[in-house]
Amino acid sequence: MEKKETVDPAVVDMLEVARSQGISTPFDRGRAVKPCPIGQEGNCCRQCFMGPCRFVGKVEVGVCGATRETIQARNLARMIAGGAASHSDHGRNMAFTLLAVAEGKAPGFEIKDERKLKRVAGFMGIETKERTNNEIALDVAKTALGEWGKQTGELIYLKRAPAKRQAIWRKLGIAPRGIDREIVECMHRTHMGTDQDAENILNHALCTSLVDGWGGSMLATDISDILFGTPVPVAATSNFGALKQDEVNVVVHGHEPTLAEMLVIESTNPEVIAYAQSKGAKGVNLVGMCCSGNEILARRGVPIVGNFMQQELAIASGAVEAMVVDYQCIMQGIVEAASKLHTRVITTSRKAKITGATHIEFEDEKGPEIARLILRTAIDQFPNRKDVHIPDYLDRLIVGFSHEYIAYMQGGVYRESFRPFNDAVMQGRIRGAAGVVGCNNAHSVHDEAHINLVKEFIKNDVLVVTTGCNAVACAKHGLLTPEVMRYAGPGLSEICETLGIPPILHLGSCVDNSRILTILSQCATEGGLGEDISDLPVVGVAPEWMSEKALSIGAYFVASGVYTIFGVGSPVEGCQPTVEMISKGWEEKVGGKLEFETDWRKMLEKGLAHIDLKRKLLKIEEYNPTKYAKSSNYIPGDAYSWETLQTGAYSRGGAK
Ligand code: SF4
Ligand code: MSK
Repeated sequence: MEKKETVDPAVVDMLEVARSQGISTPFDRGRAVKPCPIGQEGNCCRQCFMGPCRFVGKVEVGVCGATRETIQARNLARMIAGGAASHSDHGRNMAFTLLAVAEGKAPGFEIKDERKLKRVAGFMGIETKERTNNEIALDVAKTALGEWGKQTGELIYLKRAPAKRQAIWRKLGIAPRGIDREIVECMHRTHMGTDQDAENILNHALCTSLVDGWGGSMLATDISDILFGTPVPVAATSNFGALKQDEVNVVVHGHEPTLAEMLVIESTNPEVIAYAQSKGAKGVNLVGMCCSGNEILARRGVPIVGNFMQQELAIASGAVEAMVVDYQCIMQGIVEAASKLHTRVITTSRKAKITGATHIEFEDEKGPEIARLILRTAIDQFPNRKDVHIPDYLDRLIVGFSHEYIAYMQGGVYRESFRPFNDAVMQGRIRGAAGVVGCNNAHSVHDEAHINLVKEFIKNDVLVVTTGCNAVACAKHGLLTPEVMRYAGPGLSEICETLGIPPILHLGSCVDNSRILTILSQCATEGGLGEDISDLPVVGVAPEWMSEKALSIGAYFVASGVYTIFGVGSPVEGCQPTVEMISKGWEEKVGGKLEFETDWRKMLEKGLAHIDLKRKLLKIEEYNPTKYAKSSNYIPGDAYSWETLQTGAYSRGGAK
């Protein structure tokens, strides 16, 4: 029997369309390119040219004498460093944009969220009284940039973690000094003939991941909020049906919100619309993909067409005039797909060109001008359209749940807190929480584990927060609607109804996993659920991971005290001692552990068992699913229906 490829019916339709046009997709390439079984298990070292040394058969050491544990730890640490570097370099770009705005050198950008600017200035110890926003922003940008180049001391944001957590990092010697320093040191330690103690390497891997979570990613999220606004709930749509027959479709794909935001603004510029009309289109329809998509979805309600595995499929629709990309998670295959149709792939970052694509480099200083040039380039392709296949799938959703908004929903502007959530957990109304996040992987059934896990967690009274490609999967499967409340367990639905939040909260893009760290810190310090993140009945899951960034995120959650389960397979499968070091070993050191589990049902089982264990250790009310009757008499059109929300029940102006 043919292996199921996806649980998304729109993807099934589009795969047929793509194949009929001879367009290659990761679904087909994933079948053709089988992973090397040695490398897949982490049993290959290519750190020097005496190798690659393959640990097969009786081979237990490499040419240099390095053991299996050493090479496994080095491989994992290097992947984490790659992920931490990517997120952090994104954060650095955001800091430079803030600097340009503060210096008046970035026309078209502005400080949108003054309250967040002052909050961030507060974290950094920057004076805000009687100073203009630009003066504060200048200091915030310079202080932030200093975090990359810092050589000694500690990252400023570490103090946003619970005191107990900070003490653990310091005792273990993994409190990061500077972002660039720890990443560079990770690359150095893992060079041939350097750190050859697996445990020591893995300790530094945790330190490296912390520069991502509590450094680069957290700064990226904060600065994006300052520049583009902290998300508040907004209604939007998702899936291929967001493409329009009669408009110029521009898909923005990648990670940084800077270019995406400028395209949103310029796509409504009357001159741009008039130009589109001169070419026979009604206007310009901007849509998102992956995490650039998540950024403008959460802040502007711009529709999102799909997640990681769907990039070529969007092009195959024949309705995309341009796919505009910056960096990370862009398949090189999109250029080949575009060459078969009229689509232009436009790269915009100096750091990420693709052979065969059109390169129009984005600069903060000329933002509106470059955005208009990109849009005009897309519009010029409209008359070249041929056959168009837009599958008739369009899902509604509510997104935009920043940590500030969630706190606001639990007490208003003056009493925002996580008290109601903590109380509900203590009473057993909410069993716990799960962060279900991360990528798609060509070797998994697309979206299957994502969707099943999220549904099962809420059924079991576990509140779900989601980011990245899991968030897009949830969007496409109708799980980000208020109606999903009816599938939640009785206690969870009762609390969500009372607070006015859905049981699955879209928190944004990959870098916005840092919002989850902030929420965890707030829950841990709120009282009643211990004193540290590792005391909380929570679990992190990345069911279909593929990227180095995912591993970095997983490691920083572990280092922050969270039990984290990855799907698909383990990159250290080939060495039991390493498997133990990152599970049992890390748990003894930092309270969190990293495990890999291919079956989503077992991930669920393990996640729930961990939540129940933490409840027991906290000595709080035992979770009893039958204790609370389903209070929800929910019927469509009732208090939390889509229709009510459309009229503004979610737009209470929080987090301003
Ligand atoms: Fe082989 Fe050692 Fe070189 Fe790795 S560093 S490739 S194990 S000789
Ligand atoms: S885009 S890192 S595939 S979540 Fe952030 Fe999706 Fe994973 Fe990329």
